Amino acid sequence: HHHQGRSVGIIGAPFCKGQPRGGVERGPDVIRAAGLLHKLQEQGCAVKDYGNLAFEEVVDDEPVGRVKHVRAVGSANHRLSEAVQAVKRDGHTSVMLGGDHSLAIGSIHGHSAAVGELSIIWVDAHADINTPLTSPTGNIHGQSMSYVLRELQSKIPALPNFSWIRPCVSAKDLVYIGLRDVDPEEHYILKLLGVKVFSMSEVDQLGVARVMEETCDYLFSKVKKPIHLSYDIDAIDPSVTPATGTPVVGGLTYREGVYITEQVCQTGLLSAVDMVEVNPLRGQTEEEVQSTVSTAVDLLRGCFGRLREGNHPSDYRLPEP
Ligand code: HAR
Ligand code: MN
Ligand code: MN
Ligand code: MN
Repeated sequence: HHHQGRSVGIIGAPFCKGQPRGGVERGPDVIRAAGLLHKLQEQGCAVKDYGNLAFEEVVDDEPVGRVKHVRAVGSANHRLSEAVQAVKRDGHTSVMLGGDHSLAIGSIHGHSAAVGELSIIWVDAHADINTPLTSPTGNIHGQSMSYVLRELQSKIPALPNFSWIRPCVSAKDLVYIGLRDVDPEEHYILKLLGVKVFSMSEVDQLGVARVMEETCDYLFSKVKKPIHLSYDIDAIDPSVTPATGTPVVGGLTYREGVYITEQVCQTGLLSAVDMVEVNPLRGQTEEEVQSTVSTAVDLLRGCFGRLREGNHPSDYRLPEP
């Protein structure tokens, strides 16, 4: 089983208006500065960097009900959706570097518009499945899944700059891993829709290996759909990845986090990845920022064939004396 010839298309999405804290828009640049492109090339990937998206300035973006920055989030995600579609049509696995997790709306929409039905693996401390009407904060990064799930559409009010969104994911094609901070309304939705959830409690009970086995058994029991991996860096324990907007104690270890990416890679079905919520301004020290960013890079390397046992090119030959 080789890991050569993966082709990766990187999109930077420097956007922060799905949540209230500045700095997360710097995610794409700090992740690149940590050597992501070079490290992926080193492990045999063909990498094309599509650069950072330029998002339009939205004025008079007053809250709609409780929901904040609706127009800016809608417009940015529309752009992102088009960009992900272009990357998929060019034949790459799409890597979206956020930015906050509201960007999953455009990333999933664009991915699905290009390739059809998807399996979603959402790795996060949070479920991000509040509707605009259940959100306790009004922050759209805590609502992303509600806009793309078919089963919730009758509960979603019309919002400015959101009319382009077509719900494109079925609840049965969604698996959560790492949850430990779920609002009561979100918990109700997860139970109502029968969504498959491996909270930190199941990670403790089963171990990450069985969680990934059961995730794959569940998603691939019938047809094998392309995988969209939406990885929120706050899924990992804040002792490892503190530079993020809403850290929650009791998270995945570095090893569990990387193991998830190795197993997703091994399915051969990974088609798009989001790496979101890296916020260099939320680290207390340079070390905290470095640990967070280098973990994000290592998770992405795991997505594209890096094995901790080591790797070698399939055409490698020992030098003859
Ligand atoms: N559930 C809360 C809300 O809806 C908090 C969401 C928080 N943040 C994230 N999402 N980083 O993964 O606002
Ligand atoms: Mn392979
Ligand atoms: Mn999230
Ligand atoms: Mn989160």
